[in-house]
Amino acid sequence: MRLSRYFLPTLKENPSEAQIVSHRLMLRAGMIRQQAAGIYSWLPFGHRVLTNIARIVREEQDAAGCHEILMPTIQPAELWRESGRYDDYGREMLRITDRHERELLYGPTNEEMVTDIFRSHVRSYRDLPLNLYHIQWKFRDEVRPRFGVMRGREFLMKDAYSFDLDKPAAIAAYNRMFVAYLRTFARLGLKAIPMRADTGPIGGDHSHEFIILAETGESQVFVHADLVARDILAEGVDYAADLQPVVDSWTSLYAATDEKHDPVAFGALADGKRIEARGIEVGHIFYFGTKYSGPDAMNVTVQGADGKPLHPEMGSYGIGVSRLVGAIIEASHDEAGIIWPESVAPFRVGIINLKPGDAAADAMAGEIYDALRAAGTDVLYDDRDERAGVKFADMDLIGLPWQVIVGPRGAKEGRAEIKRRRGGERHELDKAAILERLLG
Ligand code: P5A
Repeated sequence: MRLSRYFLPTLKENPSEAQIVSHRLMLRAGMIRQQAAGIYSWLPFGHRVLTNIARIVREEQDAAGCHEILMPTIQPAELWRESGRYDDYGREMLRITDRHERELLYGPTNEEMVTDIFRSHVRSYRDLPLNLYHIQWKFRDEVRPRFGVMRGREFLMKDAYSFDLDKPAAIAAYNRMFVAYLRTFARLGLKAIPMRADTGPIGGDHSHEFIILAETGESQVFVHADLVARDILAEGVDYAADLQPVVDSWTSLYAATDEKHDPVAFGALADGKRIEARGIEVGHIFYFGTKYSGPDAMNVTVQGADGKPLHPEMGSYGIGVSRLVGAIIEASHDEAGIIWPESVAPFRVGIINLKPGDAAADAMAGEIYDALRAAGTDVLYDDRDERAGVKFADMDLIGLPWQVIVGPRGAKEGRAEIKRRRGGERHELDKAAILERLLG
């Protein structure tokens, strides 16, 4: 992509409304535009990141055996009356009346709707286990939307729902998601820590939040240092295996907690092993048994292996896809701007042509641009007629993992500079060596 033809409305000044660094940087890097409190448009640069995150989330859900569907954002109130949550959910729910005076709502979550889909189509134990997920916009009329996309009112969530025949099978499904979440966050370049959690309006008695450590996190947490150092991808956990020991090893006593849950036990942990930090919740998983499928709620039955009807055991599993964009920036930036992990970067390489119009610089920048694109790499080519200082600042601000800086003098000798955004390491190399670094 040529920057001269792209839509990247960057800001030089810090927007005054933004209180935390990720919100500031998202506005400055032209990623989002606020349309109302807690409601955002995603501009091309931000939309690319959102899409990349959703892709990784989707790949890991599919690898864990889940099936993607797409449910609507608007739901009938009736379903929520069946579960009893229509009244319970309170003012966070955006209620809508259509022209026929029918009551609708903008879904804050989809337990009821997915349970309705299940009960209309699944009759037999042979169809279980089943896990259905979608990546869809939600609306919660938060009292205090803030920090940009971190606590929005309209936000993108991946939500998955598992159906099993009995509690042990449901716990196995929960464990599968637990491991899928660790893998997902690791691929996003994040250290996510699972923490025992309250269930709130979703319900149930077994739940974990996945939090990433960042100074601006909303909750204070205590984490075992060894947990922060663990590398789930390197451990190579296999879904065919029994996942219980893996989950146990992440959730054993002294693993991670907040003051509410286990202050005394955690306080006993040796100094140096106990990290006190702030966390951002990027995922939350729940086991709630028959809360929605049971006789007092939506009364769903399937025929068991013994011929008797049973209520499926359920769980639900959320990832804050749009929140993750902010969370990744909170975890990965410096004074100059964003530092994207390669896996979610909107473009992998940024080329700066310091003197468009100079024959040697144009030729070299153009050749590198063409070669990278031909190799399938996403490249943003700053071919604008702007001062070098502006280009350097913008390129650091938008945080692409690699920069190639082509100046007229170097280009004449067949050389340009390659810079890694993280750490700032630079080398002057010829074109072949630059391409080798980036593609080799
Ligand atoms: C699990 C999936 C649920 O809603 N039902 C379906 C369950 N869980 S949750 O914890 O309430 O939300 C899941 C994740 O969504 C993100 N999130 C938000 N992101 C941005 N703005 C918000 N206002 C917001 N509320 C929740 C979080 O990452 C949360 O873990």
